[in-house]
Formats: sequence, structure tokens, C-alpha cells
Amino acid sequence: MTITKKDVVARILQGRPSSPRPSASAFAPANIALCKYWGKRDEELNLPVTPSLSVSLGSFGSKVTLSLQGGSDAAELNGERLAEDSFFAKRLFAFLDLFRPAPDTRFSVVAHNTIPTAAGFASSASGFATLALALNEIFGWDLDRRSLSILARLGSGSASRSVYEGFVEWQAGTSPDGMDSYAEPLDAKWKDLRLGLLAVSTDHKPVPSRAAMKRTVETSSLYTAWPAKVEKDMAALKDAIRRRDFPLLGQTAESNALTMHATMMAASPPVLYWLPASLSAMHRVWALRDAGLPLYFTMDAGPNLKLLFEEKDAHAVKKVFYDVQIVAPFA
Ligand code: 2P0
Repeated sequence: MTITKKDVVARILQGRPSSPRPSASAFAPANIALCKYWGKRDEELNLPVTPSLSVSLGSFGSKVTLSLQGGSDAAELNGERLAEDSFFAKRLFAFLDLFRPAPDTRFSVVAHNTIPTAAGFASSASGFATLALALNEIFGWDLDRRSLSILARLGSGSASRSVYEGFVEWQAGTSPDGMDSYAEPLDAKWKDLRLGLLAVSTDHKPVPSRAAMKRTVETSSLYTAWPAKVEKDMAALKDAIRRRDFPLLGQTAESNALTMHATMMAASPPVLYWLPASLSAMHRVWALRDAGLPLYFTMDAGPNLKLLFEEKDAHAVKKVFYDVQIVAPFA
């Protein structure tokens, strides 16, 4: 029998008293994966084939205020009302459907992204994580982070990692109900680590990441190599973090991202998010690295690059990539 999102919510909230307040607010950071989540073993519950490892972006993320109201659901993002039939509103209200204590419970959602949406970096990860946190507040469930990570995952896989700051590992788990697939923070801080958000294009993606992931799993002959690559990269990244070995961290993250993109290029029809400007930025990174600058990049399901470097090299990076937005995840 298939296990549904509602089954998981019922299991997590079992025996929890609900004492609703009129409204509640929360914040969750966005996150960038150094070892990517790419491919699901269960599409209903967003259960991944492999584990993944990310770093949260500090104060860059999503703030949300949730209120209970009569009438109908309403949502606002960055000061603009979302049309009820928009893709985003439908996904949001479907997530809220999982938690309505009575069929006529309606929500007002006022959300702000503190990460520049216009630069193409806003993600569903911080959005669904902050919703899970705000729901916990508004209903007074007093859930632990592990349960909140599971609830956030039901909205979007990568959201499971956004309920924590710093380095975060999301366990793939093996259980069909996904109760063993949650994120946990790594006990490590890397004060000098910097991420540089490099906007290449803010246009809409040609293929949503969810569809690209599914197509890759179903049709890419290279996908069979992905789990072993992740296993190796997870170990290398943890080792790099433990030893503060920046070149190992950078090399591993860059190679992991390129391998993920290779798996999707081999899908049918192919998925290629890179634009000429993405490629030109990659070559600039490689040229700088050849010239001795410890600079690396990672990329997600889009054309933008996220640069990886250390604080001491921020000036040199900014000289070449003058419009880069620098994030200090541990500062
Ligand atoms: C990641 N991405 O690990 C990977 C790398 C994109 C590339 O997680 O279907 O929006 O909601 O579970 O989390 C984007 O996928 O997908 C993603 P769903 P999600 O950050």
C-alpha cells in the first residue's frame, strides 16, 4: 500500500495537542548542496535515492507569517498577492491541506525572501522549511527538529535541510514511510568559508527541477553511476570539513555538481541548464584556479553558479566577478 503525505503527518502529529494561536512567524535559511540530492526513491514523500550535504545561507532565506482566517486561503510573496491558480500558490495550498485541523480552516501566508528572488536564487527549500516551522508555532505542536525536517521534506526534498544552520546532512533512509529520512546538522563551523552567488540568468527554467530529476532517473544511462559517486563525495566532504581542507571541499563539490549535470545531459530528452554565460564563468574559475587562486563552483538545477572560496580571497574574486553576492554562512 502506498504511504501518503497525510499518513506521515498523522504519524508525526499523533497525540500532539493542538492549541492554535491567531498567527505565527518563522524564518528558515536557503541552502546550497555541496553533494546534491538528485533522484527520488519515492515521489509522493520526496524520499531521495542518496544522502546529500549542504550549507545553509545564514540570513539569506525565507520569512513567513502565517495567520488563521475565514473565507479562503491567501498568499503574498515579497509584497505581491499570488494568483490562486498560479503554480506556486497551488503547491503552497496543497502543502497546507496536509495540516488543516478542520476542513474550513483557512490560512493567510505572507512571505518574504531575503535572498534575491530576482537573481534566480530563491528556492523552495527555505520556503517549505519556514512553513513547517511556522505551522509548528501556530498550532503549538512543540515538535523536534527531526520531525520538522520530515514535514518540510513533504513540501520539497531540499527543504528537509533548511531547518538548520551550517553544514547539514540529509540521510536517505531506507524505510518506505521515510521516517528515517531527515536532516541533521554537522557539528562543525567554518568561519572563513564564503559562497558567491553569481547570477547568469533570471529567466524561467526550461524544465522544473522536479521533472528533470524524474527524467534523469528514468532515462539517463549515467544515473546508475550516481549513487557510488555520492558515497565517495559524502566521505570526502566530511573529511574536508573535519580537516578544514578547502581544496578538497571545493574540488569535491565542483565535481559532484558537474557529475549531476552530466547525468541530466544523458537523459532523454536531454536536460541542459547551462547557458553560454554559465560556461564562460566556469572557464574563468578554472583559469583563476590555474593561476593559483583556490576558487571552485557548484551549480544547481539552473544556469547560475555558486562560487566557493575562503575569506582571504574574497577581494580577488570580487575583482573578476564584480557583481557576485557574497554569503558568509558561519560569520
Ligand atoms: C539539491 N536540487 O540538493 C538539488 C541539486 C537541485 C539540484 O534539491 O521535487 O526542489 O521538491 O523534492 O528539492 C531541487 O529539488 O525537489 C534540489 P523536490 P527540490 O539542492
